[in-house]
Amino acid sequence: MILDKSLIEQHNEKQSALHQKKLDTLTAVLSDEGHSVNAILDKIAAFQVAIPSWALGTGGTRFGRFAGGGEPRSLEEKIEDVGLLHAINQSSGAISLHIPWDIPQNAKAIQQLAASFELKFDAVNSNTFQDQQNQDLSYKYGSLSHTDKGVRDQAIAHNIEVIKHGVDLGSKALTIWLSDGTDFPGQQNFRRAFQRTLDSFQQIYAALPDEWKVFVEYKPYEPHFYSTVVADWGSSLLFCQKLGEKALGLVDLGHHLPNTNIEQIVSRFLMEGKLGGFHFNDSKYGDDDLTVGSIKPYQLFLIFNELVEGMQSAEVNNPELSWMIDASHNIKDPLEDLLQSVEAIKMAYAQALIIDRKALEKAQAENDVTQAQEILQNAYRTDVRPLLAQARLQAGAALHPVSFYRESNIREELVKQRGAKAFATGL
Ligand code: AOS
Ligand code: ZN
Ligand code: ZN
Ligand code: ZN
Repeated sequence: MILDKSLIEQHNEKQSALHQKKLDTLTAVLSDEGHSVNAILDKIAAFQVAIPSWALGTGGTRFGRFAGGGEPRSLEEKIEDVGLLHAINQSSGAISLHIPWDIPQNAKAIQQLAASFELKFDAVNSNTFQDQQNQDLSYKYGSLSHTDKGVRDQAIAHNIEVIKHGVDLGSKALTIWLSDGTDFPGQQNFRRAFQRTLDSFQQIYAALPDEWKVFVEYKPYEPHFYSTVVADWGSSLLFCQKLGEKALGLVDLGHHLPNTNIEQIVSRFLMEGKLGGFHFNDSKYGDDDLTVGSIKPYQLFLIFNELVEGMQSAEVNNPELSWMIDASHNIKDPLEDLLQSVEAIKMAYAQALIIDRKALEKAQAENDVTQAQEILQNAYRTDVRPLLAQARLQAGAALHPVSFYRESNIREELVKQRGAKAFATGL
């Protein structure tokens, strides 16, 4: 399905008077506060968030899965869906693939299809957390950390194959989320499991092309419930430091124990120049993969506060970051959910951009705790949505993405084309 651009123009036309009113008010306030609204608009417009190929269908829990209808049935249709999102918001200009869920049969054709929607390929993801059909050895007791060298070699070979697929598509990074771990005390020797994993990582690292990076994603538990090899940011950082400069940590917001101070972790990674990117989502309890910003928007803002501060500071020297969503639901329309997630991320970014940094530094130097909070919350409580809408308007995207999506009956059209019971491939 290819979006008719004139529909966006009609939508924007209808919304424009009210939008202009809101934008004028906000512009006046921000200008008075000393901000250059045009500079902020440029930054917002340039900010692109990659869409994971596995989020385009309704996900599930281990208890059930309910088809949403019109889900993409192939890699081509997943790319089409991201193309739709990007046409609507001009902020989702990349897709992150999961191999083997999304093996491109013809990389050239896939690349051309993506390019026709102005999409790039962000990090490619390997998968050694499931056994695939025709696989020789099982990952039941681990993959890159396995006690058996044969299993480790198979998992290493898979990662190298994923890199090759990524090279063919123009991707520049490999994300490794390693589910390896144990379920019962005594099951494994922690130190040796780490060392075996390091050895496997080193072999994958050696296969990275020049301009590539490898992201080491951490997660405290699930699927394993006693220990995980790459359980936390400390383990991720340790692996990355031992591997070399191409290895960087990946922060999935859902992969922290309750109440963890994620923004401080972000700051630490940045301080070491070791932050690779994000898997954005939100959660109440664990790795819930809920819509970004649906539960803890203030935390998201505080994370962006660290990111903006870090990116602006001469004291920080961190490679460019990869922004990706990692979420999957069985209740919402996945495309609506992704539009909301991208919007929430950009909102937190815009709010972090309007923090009065000079005043904050002064308050910090003077230990003026109350004032520091006032400054942060003044930015956080500013409704920056007119800025996001204006950046979209200027880029030819829709003023109100979710309303536009609904008005245009996009899901209905997809159901017509693909069927009411079409389950996305993958997961
Ligand atoms: C799993 O919990 C991780 O978040 C990974 O990023 C994983 O590869 C992705 O969620 C797809 O299952
Ligand atoms: Zn993730
Ligand atoms: Zn998650
Ligand atoms: Zn996860």
